[in-house]
Amino acid sequence: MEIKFMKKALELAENGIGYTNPNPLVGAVIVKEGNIIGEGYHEFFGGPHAEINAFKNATEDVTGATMYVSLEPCSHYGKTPPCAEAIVHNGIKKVVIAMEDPNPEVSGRGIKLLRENNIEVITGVLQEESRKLNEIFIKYITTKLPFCLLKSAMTLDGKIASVTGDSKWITNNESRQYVHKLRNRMSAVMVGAGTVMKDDPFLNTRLINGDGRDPVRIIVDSSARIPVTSTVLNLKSRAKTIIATTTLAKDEKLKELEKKGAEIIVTPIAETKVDLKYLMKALGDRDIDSVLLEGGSELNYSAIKENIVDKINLFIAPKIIGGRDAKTPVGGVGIKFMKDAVHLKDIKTVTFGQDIMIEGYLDKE
Ligand code: AOF
Ligand code: ZN
Repeated sequence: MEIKFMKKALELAENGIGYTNPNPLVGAVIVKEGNIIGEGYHEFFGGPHAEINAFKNATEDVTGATMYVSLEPCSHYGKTPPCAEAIVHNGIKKVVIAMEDPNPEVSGRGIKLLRENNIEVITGVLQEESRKLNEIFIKYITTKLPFCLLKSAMTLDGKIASVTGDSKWITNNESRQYVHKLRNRMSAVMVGAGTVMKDDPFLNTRLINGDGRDPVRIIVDSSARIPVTSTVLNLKSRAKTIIATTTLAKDEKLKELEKKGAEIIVTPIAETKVDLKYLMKALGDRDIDSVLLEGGSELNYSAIKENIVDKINLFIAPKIIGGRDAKTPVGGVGIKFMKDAVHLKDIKTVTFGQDIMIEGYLDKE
C-alpha cells in the first residue's frame, strides 16, 4: 500500500520535469481510509509546493488523513511558507516520505517539526527512486554547481561523425526524441565552438507533441570564433545563449555577440582554453542547476579531465563507417595508461529500437 501511494506521488512529481529547475520534482498524495482524496505536485519554479497543491485539490476533509510525499516537507520560509506547518494545521495524522530534503535549510528539520507535533513520520519509502528523480537537485542544492550530463552518440565502431564530418544521423528517431526530452529537462545545453561552426545546430527542444521548453544554450568558445550568423545566435527562442570565452577573444567580437543578445562569461584561461570549473561555478551562480554537454570530442575530453561531468548517456547505433581520422566521443590528447582511465559506475543499458544507450555515473572516488 505504502509503495503504491508513493509510486503515485513520484509519477505526479514527474509532471514537473522541465519547469521546476532549480527546485526539486515533488509529488504528494493524501490518503484517507485507503482512498486518494488529494493529489498535487510542484508544477513550476516559485510556485506552490506539492503538499500545498495536494491540499488545494483535496475532495474531502483531510483531518486524520495520511500524506505521501516524495520529499521531506519544508520547514523554512522560502518563496512560500513552510509545508510542514501547513501539514500540522490541516490535521494530517501520518506522513510517509521518500527522501530527506538535501537542502541545508531543511534537511531533517521538516521531519522534526512534524514529529514534535505528534505526527507519525515514516521515511525512506522508494528513497532510491526519489533520489534518482532528483539527482540534479541533490547535486545543485548541496554544491551550487550544475549537474553535468554528457550525451554522445556513436556508430558501432566508435565514430561520432564520418571522415567528411557528416553525422546526420547516427541514431534513430526514438533515440533522438529521448535527447529532446533531456534538453527539456536540463536547464542548459553546452557545446564547443567547433561543433557550432561545423554542424550549425539549433540546440533547442523539439518534442513530437510540441511541448517542452528550450534550454539555455552555452557555447564554449575561448577566442570567440563562432560567426554572428550562427543559428544559435539567430533562432527564435525564449532561452538565451551564453558565450563562455576568455581574454583571448577580441573585444569588438564580444560586442557583436552581445548585440545578438548573447550573454558573455569571461573565464580565466586554463591551458589556452575556457576554465570549465570556473564556468560551472558561474553557471551555478546564475541558477543553472544542470548542463547537458553535447560535445564535441575536444570539449568532452576537457570536461572529463576537469572532473565536471557527473553522468554519461552514450548511444551506440548498429552502423559501421570506419575512417582513421573520423572523430570519437572523447578526443583531446588522451589519458596515457589504462590504469589512469576514468571509471563509470551504476551502469544501465536501455534500448531505443535497435540503438543501445549506456548510462553511467562518473566514479569520483
Ligand atoms: C519545491 N517544491 O514541492 C517542495 C520543495 O523557495 P521555495 O519556497 O520554493 O522553497 C524551495 C525549497 O523547498 C526546496 O529547495 C526544497 O528544499 C523545499 N521543498 N520545494 O520547490 C516542493 N516540497
Ligand atoms: Zn514546502
